[in-house]
Amino acid sequence: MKIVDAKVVVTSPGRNFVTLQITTDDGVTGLGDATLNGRELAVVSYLRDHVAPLLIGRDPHRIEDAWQYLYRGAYWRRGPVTMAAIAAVDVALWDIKAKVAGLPLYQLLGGASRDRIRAYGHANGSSLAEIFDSVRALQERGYQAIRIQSGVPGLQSVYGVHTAPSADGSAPDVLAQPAVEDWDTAAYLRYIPRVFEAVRNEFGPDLPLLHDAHHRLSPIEAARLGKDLEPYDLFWLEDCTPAEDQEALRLVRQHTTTPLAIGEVFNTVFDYQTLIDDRLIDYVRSAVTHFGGVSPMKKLFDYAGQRGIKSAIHGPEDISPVGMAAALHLDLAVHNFGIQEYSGHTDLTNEVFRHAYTFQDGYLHPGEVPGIGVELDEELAAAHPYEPGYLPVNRLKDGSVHDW
Ligand code: CS2
Ligand code: MG
Repeated sequence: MKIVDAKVVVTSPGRNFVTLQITTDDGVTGLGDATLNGRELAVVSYLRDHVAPLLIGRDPHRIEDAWQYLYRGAYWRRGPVTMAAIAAVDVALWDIKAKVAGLPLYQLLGGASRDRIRAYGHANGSSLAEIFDSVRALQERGYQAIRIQSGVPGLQSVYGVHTAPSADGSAPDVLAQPAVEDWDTAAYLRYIPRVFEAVRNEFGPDLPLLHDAHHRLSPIEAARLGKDLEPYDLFWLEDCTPAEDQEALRLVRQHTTTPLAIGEVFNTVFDYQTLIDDRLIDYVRSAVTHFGGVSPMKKLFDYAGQRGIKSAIHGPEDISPVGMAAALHLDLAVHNFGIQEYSGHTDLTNEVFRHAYTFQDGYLHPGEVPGIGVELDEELAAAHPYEPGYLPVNRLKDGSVHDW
């Protein structure tokens, strides 16, 4: 079997997605997600100009060899652009292998370790009343674990809090120029524990609650927040400090029993070494799409599992249904599964990427279709071309740029 085509498809059914489609001489196709929010075209060029020509003529079954060839062979290792490109190749090849075997991918990863995959959804609001409504709306959709993001009095707009949801379902946080949001850590630290106190009082002790600090705190500020949130029994506090500083988490860990999760901006296992070896975190949160694919994610989970650390694959709207499907096969297979982030996609996105995975009563399942279970509608994808889009940036009251 040989690879005869490797095509990159960019589409924007509400937000941009980059997809690699590999075709074999037998006509079998495999899909991989290579979406890097706000920097999409860099990965498109990496794949189109530098990777696709190297794939032609290769045996699609040699997944590990292709991975090592692209990772070691490039000399320039790691980084989100490189690892998103390698991820797309890895997932597309697993898709092909599983289709040829006639099995859903999870069967090739060891088979199901569980029957279903617990998901968490995103609730948000600029007032307590809005947050409560948002939690109730998620509960009505079946969610049994909920992340809470809140506006902060005195701040105009805060990450994850959509003041004006777009009627067409398109991404409200992705704009043609980066929007500038404001930030005040002291105001945030004063307010957030009150939000969780109110949510606990309203929804009782059983509902798993999560919170994402989006890399905005210093270690001592994060330690303080973790302590202040202890009475409200969080499932986790996510990305409390800038993620590239692994030692920062040591200080946080020494001060709080609030579980810690990190990793959505990580690209390789080396970003986790201290965190895992020294048990400084409880959940590894990388995306299949940004971490080099299914192959290294499986190795990461096996390594983390030796320290009792669980999986929590990154699954926001900017991971395409292809990346989400790959995540779900891993979730079903690995023993040390923790939870899966899942917000779903717009109807149009689900038409462009028809998928076998399902969400019911708060739980996901990848389905039983051979491969990863996603089909790309190329015509519909072409009808919704790339649109420039950026994530916001963050400035303090004195005008200086803050972590985002
Ligand atoms: C996030 C993301 O899902 C999360 O936890 O932090 O929304 C993240 O901001 C985006 O994926 C960035 O592209
Ligand atoms: Mg996050």
